[in-house]
Amino acid sequence: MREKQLTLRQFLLLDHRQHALEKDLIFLLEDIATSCRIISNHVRSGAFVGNLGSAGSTNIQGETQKQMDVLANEEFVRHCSNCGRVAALVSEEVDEVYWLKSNPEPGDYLVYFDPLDGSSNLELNLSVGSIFSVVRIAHAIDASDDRSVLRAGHEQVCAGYSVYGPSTSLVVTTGNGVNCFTHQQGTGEFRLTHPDMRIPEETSEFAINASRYKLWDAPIQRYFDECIAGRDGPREKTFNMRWVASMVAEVHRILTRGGVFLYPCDDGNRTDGGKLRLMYEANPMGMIIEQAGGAASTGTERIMDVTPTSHHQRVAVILGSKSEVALLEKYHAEA
Ligand code: AHM
Ligand code: MG
Repeated sequence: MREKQLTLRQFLLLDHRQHALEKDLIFLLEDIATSCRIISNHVRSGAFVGNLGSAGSTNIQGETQKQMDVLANEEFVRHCSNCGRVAALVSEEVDEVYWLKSNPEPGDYLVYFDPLDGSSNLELNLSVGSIFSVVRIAHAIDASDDRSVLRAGHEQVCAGYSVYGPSTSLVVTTGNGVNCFTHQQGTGEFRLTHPDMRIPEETSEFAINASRYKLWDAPIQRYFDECIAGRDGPREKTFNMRWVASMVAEVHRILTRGGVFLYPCDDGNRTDGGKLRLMYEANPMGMIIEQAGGAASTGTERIMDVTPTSHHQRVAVILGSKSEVALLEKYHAEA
């Protein structure tokens, strides 16, 4: 077992030899891993420093920023700027696109990130994390126009997230499956502990914020009602429900033991198009889930095929075990 626990660098160099992973993408991923390692350390020492609370500011989404949101954003910006090939950064915490190059060239990268997902859980000492996505541009783009970063999810060359839980995990896909690295205290390295993660096609576990039941559209209510009807209902089995209110933790659970996660567009968020953000939450998680054999949909469309119209755009999200996502798409089609 131990000899298979490659370090992140060893693994990425293997990916370079086997799948021609670009060296610059390896450097970028190592910089992102460094950001995650440092953010994990900030989160773990937050109670001593006293910076787990509000920063007294709001982000572009109108949400109150935590001091840790601001710190995590600074780490991502600082480290992603190292790699000379990054043309622009798009962060949940920053209104405008952060252009690093004035004349982006073919082969440059666009990096999208939610530096601290689930930050409402910080004071509770529950799992939070970071989500990221990388697009490689095939043609020169105009850095004076923020619309240049509006890329569909199927253009991603890499996506990942880190969970700051009992241990710090880094889950990465470069388009050749999904691999999970665990941060090793002492050496400070990320080591491959969960190679080739696969999502079971069938499941009997779902995750949704059920307090919003009255706000949901009919297909979501129908799915939920059938799940909780148990053995006597149309699904003829008992379902379990989980809700951490931290997408990184929900996706990690689904990658580990299957399940389906839903954050639909409902009467409470319809004017925004949903709650979760397309470019730095739904798209990267969509790529990871698909690479692990699952599916990711809005209910009517594959998430990675949604055409973005704004870089902070929100979207309905249904992802996880293939058969459940297919059933939810069927219910949407029938509505
Ligand atoms: P955030 O990026 O501001 O932390 O918001 C996203 C989070 C997700 O991690 C989670 O799935 C969802 O918001 C929880 O929403 P709710 O508060 O409705 O349970
Ligand atoms: Mg988030």
